[in-house]
Amino acid sequence: MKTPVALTVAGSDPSGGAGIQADLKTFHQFGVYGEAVVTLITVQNTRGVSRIENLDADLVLAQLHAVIEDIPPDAAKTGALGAAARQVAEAAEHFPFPLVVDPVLFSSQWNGGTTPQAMADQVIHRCFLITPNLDEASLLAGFEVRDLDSMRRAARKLAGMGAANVLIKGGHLSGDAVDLLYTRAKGFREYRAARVATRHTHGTGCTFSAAITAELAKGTPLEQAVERAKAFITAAIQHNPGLGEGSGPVNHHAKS
Ligand code: PXL
Repeated sequence: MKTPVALTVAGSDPSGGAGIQADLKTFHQFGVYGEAVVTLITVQNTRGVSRIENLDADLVLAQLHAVIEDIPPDAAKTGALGAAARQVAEAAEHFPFPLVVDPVLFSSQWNGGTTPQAMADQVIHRCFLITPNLDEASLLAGFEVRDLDSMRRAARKLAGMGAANVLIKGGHLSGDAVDLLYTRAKGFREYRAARVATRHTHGTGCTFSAAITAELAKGTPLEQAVERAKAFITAAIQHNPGLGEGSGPVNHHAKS
């Protein structure tokens, strides 16, 4: 059987908890061969990010074309897109494989993110799945998303903006961590896990979307891919290695 291949287009986190490092470790853990196109370099550790340098869009695009031409992936994901959101989104127009977009948004602390406007105009209609957390869903939908009811409304709105499928991550809800999947074919499905009380959740979003991408690369249908990825991220948080003085990484080597 052919080795499944997954590609990430994302930033570097030298502390190894988030970004391309988290994505590659997760692909590997799922038995999928990983490729990584770097969009930006961060200077950070578990205590925080002190610098972000976006790579030129043409350098990102050249990496993307080089790997896709030679070892085409079976699925891909994007994280922080830096200066290359439009170019990567335009290239995605022609991807014959599913694209998972983890919508890392621009903020005063994060110049490596994409603006909600650019996400809406350029990226969202080109993805197979978009995976916003509550804050990202709020910015993209244009209203506050903070409970299951507003998550449902936001998911429908993002689908209306062109996302084929939407997964709103409720990791920051109070109570259980409930994620809400919306597909046009089947409507809503909830994925629930008990909250784990820990400060070590750095890279959770990257790792979760990478796990979904790995399963899609193996040909797993979306609902089941999210189910397996949810079990993995829950175990990865539960069994975090307790590293660093700040918000440490999850365990990319966790068994679920
Ligand atoms: O916000 C998620 C994220 C994406 N990409 C990189 C990161 C982080 C969070 O720290 O470091 C490189």
